[in-house]
Amino acid sequence: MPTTKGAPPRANAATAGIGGETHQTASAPDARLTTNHGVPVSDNQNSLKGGARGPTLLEDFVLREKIQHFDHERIPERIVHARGSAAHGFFELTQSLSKYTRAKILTEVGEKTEVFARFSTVAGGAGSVDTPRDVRGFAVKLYTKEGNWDLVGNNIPVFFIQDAIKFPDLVHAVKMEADRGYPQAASAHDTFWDFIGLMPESTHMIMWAMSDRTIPRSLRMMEGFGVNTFRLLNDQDEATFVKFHWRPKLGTQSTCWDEAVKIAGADPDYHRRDLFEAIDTGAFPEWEFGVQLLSQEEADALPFDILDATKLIPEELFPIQVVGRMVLDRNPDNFFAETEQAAFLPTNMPPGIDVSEDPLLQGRLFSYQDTQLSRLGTVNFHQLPINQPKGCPFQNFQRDGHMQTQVFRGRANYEPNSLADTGEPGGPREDPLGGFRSFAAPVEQTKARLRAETFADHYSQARLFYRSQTPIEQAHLASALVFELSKCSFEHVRSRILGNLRNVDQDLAARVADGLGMPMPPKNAAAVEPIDMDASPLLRIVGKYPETLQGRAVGILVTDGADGAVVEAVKAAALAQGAAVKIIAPKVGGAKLKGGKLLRADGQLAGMPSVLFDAVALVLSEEGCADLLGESAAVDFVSNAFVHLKAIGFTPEAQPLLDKANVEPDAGIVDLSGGADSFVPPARNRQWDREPNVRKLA
Ligand code: HDE
Repeated sequence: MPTTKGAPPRANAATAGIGGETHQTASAPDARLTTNHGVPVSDNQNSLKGGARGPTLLEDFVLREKIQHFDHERIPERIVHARGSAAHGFFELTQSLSKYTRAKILTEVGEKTEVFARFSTVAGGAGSVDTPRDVRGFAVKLYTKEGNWDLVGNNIPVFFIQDAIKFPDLVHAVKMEADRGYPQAASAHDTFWDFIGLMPESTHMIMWAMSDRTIPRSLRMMEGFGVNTFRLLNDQDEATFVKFHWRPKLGTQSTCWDEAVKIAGADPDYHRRDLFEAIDTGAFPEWEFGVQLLSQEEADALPFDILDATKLIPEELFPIQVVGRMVLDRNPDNFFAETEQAAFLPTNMPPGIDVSEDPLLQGRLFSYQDTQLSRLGTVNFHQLPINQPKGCPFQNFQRDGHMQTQVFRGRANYEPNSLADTGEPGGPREDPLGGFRSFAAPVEQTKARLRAETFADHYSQARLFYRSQTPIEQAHLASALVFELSKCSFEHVRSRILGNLRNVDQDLAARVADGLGMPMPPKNAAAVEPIDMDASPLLRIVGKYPETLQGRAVGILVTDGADGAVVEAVKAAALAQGAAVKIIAPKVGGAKLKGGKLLRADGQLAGMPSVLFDAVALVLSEEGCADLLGESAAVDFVSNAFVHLKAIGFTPEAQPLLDKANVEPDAGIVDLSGGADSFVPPARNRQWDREPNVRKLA
């Protein structure tokens, strides 16, 4: 079965057990166009009419079927996390957790398990841009031998709310406002901050949401967290609390806010393209998989409640044990069939993994299964190829329903039955030993709508996060708050947030108040006075990610008459370090280099601005540079690279353009006459030292 990329045929799990190959092929040479029911089509250009200029006939079932199918192509997008991108790959266990769990996926070292991972933004619609300030979803479906395990996480380890009953309110508040239908994919508006100010429990998450984590550089450069506390259960059904972590090999990296805003215009599909192209070119994204394990006694000794999803467990207290890795090495063949139809369910867990009583998680256990019914339209969504278990059979006595694709055999559709005794298939049976068992947690308490008192400290971990950041990150966080709150028209909304921030950190509150040009309100009353925890430097991004060109993109701007040897040298140096390299020229046809050779361009200057690159080189001729001085796209190319703290390599002929773009010399501005290699070290990182010279931060 050829794919569009001409890959060799491969078995499609879609069809396993449901009646053989059903797939249409796009490129089989003898492929004959048919209707949905297999009738060959003779003419796909003209509808059936009463004469060449006459009316179209109702009789034309080919036309009607085609149009009708098209009319119904769309399905409801996800209510949250609607915009996402996904890839296939594998998970490999490197260290057994058999002491803690009987789940084979976590005990069979070296075993590779197929996975499908989908990354998403939360607030925007399916067609929104990739780079708003937003939490990112990090959902992984692991097709284990004991059923699918869906680890449906985020790129932030905590959440806004403690109880599932507040989720619809949170989502209503952050999505576009009810009367006006805007803003799309943005938390910077009144209703969001109104809700947040009234929900002090969200303050910790707000610190993360306003940090650079919510403007990731790439989906490949994000951490993933299970967020909720889960349990591992061993052979004796003994429980250990567990937090799940994914750590990107490329480190956690972010864009600058101004850059993220400009990327949204330059390439709304920035993250989707980046993931697709990386996999397509063999630069497979990889994550370490780690766990934090805690006994009940250890959990009880913490100064916060492990069931409260607004709290994290500092790594300094409970280090992350790396026990596996995930590699994404195959792009989906079809976006709709796979990425769109993938249904992730936190209830999908193999035996040996179990939930905790976290009231947020408990609500999720209902919601995901439920939402699929309106999104995918049938209880049989598990039969869609992307959702089917691949590592094991799935069999039970659930029957029929819309779009049933399984053809069940035999008379028995109930259990228990004794038809096996008659030679009929009796059907599957429960497995008390190998089957999923829940942890025998004691639950005898008084029924009540209560919030545990152990959930009442809303500020200590917000303070911990803020105080653990580097000064650069603190300034970004404060500036993000100023930006977002400046978009709120209600003064009381801004003021209430300031009152909450005073509980986090006096200096932070003062910086934000100053940035807003507002008086400092009194501190809001806290349910519990925050405590000072030991700083956790591991919560930083800056200084933690590897300085490397791997995973980064270098753009080389070239004009007619430029020195081809310099272009080649920069390209070779960048490629050798693992970067992706693109040539940009004023015209997409390319540039005529010194000596007359044509260098093809990957993109035209106006369509490939420097925000799409991590570092840029300007290889210009004198005349080429003179031409560019009158071209705002060229000036923006350089000035944006400068203010987004990127390395800029240049040939001396490019100096007038640097001057016009107000570029001041620093360690990241590299004269390429000194050799292309000198451009590499600054290109491996952002020039953080430059920031105070180019931007006023709060
Ligand atoms: Fe979700 N969430 N969520 N969520 N969530 C959905 O399920 C929900 C929460 C997360 O790529 C929905 O299939 C409730 C936390 C991701 O397809 C829905 C609550 C975390 C995705 C839903 C939460 C997440 C979703 C919408 C509070 C991080 C996208 C479509 C109790 C651990 C998965 C769907 C994908 C999607 C409900 C809170 C992550 C409506 C009720 C906490 C990554 O069922």
